[in-house]
Amino acid sequence: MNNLNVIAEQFASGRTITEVAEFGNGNINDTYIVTDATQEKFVLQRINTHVFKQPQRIMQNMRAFTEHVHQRVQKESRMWQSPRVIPAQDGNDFFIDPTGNFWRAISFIQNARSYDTITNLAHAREVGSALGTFQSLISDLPITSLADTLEGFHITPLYLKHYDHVHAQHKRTPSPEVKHAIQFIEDRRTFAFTLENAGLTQRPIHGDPKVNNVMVHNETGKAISIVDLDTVKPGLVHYDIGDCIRSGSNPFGEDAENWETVHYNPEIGSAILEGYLAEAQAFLTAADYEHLFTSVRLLAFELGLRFFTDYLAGDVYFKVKYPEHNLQRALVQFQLTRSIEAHEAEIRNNIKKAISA
Ligand code: GN1
Ligand code: MG
Repeated sequence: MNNLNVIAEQFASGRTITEVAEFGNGNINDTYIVTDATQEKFVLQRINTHVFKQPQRIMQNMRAFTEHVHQRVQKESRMWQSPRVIPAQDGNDFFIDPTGNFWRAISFIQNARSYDTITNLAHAREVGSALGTFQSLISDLPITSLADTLEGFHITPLYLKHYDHVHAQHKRTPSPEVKHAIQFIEDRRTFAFTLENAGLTQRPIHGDPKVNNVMVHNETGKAISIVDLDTVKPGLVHYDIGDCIRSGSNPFGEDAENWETVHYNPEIGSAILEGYLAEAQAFLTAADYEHLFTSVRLLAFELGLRFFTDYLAGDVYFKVKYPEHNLQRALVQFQLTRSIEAHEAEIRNNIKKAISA
């Protein structure tokens, strides 16, 4: 029996574990799917404590909002599931192994799967609808009931400040791609402040609503859950909608092989927005709508900036599969940003149409 089995047993309430297998392709935490002798499954995760410095806060938030979501789902008879916390043997919401790793377990969403990229426009609507549903289900939680699990998350000016610091210390001669990235950032310095300076209201948000965090039911094709809840915390709903659209509207995905071919697909972007607004219109205000385009452009730019900074810093935040991975990822997001910028008039028009629909 290896270590992972011993750790999984902490959450198995005495059942026999038959398999612990790697699961998904998260950039931060390590995720495993655990199967027991009765074929029941649960998700086991090692939280990256270099990123989430106070992982107990994640569990505290999960307790607070999953209970709330569960109650609303029952009251409103919605077809929606939320992963639930599975306590460890000692009754805690986590287990710290002898080497100090932080582990937690959550329930597995049955009969559903996620996709890395959008498969068709119906899927795009479902992805948008999942985000709108989730935000709506937590919209009545006071932000004071949620801890900050990741300080500075999605605050673009802070990423820019960090970039400046890392860049100033970087001594290697820049390659043409690195020069391109540096110039790309320089040209958008002022833009980086737009959302933070817009005077928008903080609300409970998901934080990471990318396409592959939306679980789609195997038979109905309907979105039934959104997973990866570590960054549910107070923030701007714009971070969410921007991140969801930048993730879904890039047909080649975050790991596109040839970054120069990356582009924004306006039909997908509009379908995600329509699905989102059908749920979110109930709680969005006129001021929120004004900044929708900016949020799509900004979240693509911000992720590129984060990947690029991590490349310069020596890959200390995101997991990488090869040495230039973070640079490639940055170039993909920057190219996507450029394409979003080129489609500005069309996107703004589609936003207007979707709002009045
Ligand atoms: C990270 O670990 P993962 O893949 O769920 C990151 C997100 C990025 C995403 C890009 C806590 O999410 O912000 O959008 O990579 N999560 C954190 O794929 O930084
Ligand atoms: Mg995540």
